Amino acid sequence: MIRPVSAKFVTSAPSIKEAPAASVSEVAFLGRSNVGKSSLLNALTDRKGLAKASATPGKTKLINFFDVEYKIGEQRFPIRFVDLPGYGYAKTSKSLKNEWQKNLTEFLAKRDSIRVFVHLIDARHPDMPIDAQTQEFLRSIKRGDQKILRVYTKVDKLKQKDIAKIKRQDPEAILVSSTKKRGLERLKKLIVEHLFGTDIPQTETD
Ligand SMILES: Nc1nc2c(ncn2[C@@H]2O[C@H](COP(=O)(O)OP(=O)(O)OP(=O)(O)O)[C@@H](O)[C@H]2O)c(=O)[nH]1
Ligand SMILES: [Mg+2]
Repeated sequence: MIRPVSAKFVTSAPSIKEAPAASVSEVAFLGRSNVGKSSLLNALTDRKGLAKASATPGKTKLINFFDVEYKIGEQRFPIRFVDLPGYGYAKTSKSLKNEWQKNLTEFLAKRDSIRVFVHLIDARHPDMPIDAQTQEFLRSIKRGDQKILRVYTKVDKLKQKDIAKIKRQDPEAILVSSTKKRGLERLKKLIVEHLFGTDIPQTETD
């Protein structure tokens, strides 16, 4: 079991220029607006209101940094989680959209401390062109020490056959539900293993 022992908000920044100095490896959560980024961050840290989640798309407007510490037995693993504004929100004005897009892509491409990209995809809509474009972009910027994880959210809304279909299409799919706490141990394990290079035994099948 990977236990979060502390999780606290560090700061918000509109772009990479204003971002805080990186002290530990970072995990960036990105995906379409309303896909469940902030909710997943809260579920992974066992803190309900840490990142602001909302049913209204476009809730997260800045790049938010959180310092998290995981513990496995007596071993501690400090990590920084980065909650990003969602993209593809139709109601945003065009100029604001371009500004966000620029800040977001610049941050992802230039922030050296990012070691894991957690790309969230709504499990109910796994074939959206904007997610395919995001995958392509991430692959184009990815360095050797970085990893891309494809995380399908809100699987509590899916039928078994749709879950099976996603697994068939994407054998590396990580299926999660923040509300039903599914898939979280596996995701934590993949993050910690990549950042710290340790093999962590799977203690639970979630
Ligand atoms: N059923 C279900 N709903 C979820 C789950 N995760 C998030 N939601 C809901 O989806 C909505 C959006 O969640 P957020 O976490 O705010 O999404 P976000 O990706 O951070 O959104 P932006 O900040 O606007 O980009 C909220 O109404 C959540 O309650 C889940 O696992 N299952
Ligand atoms: Mg959010």
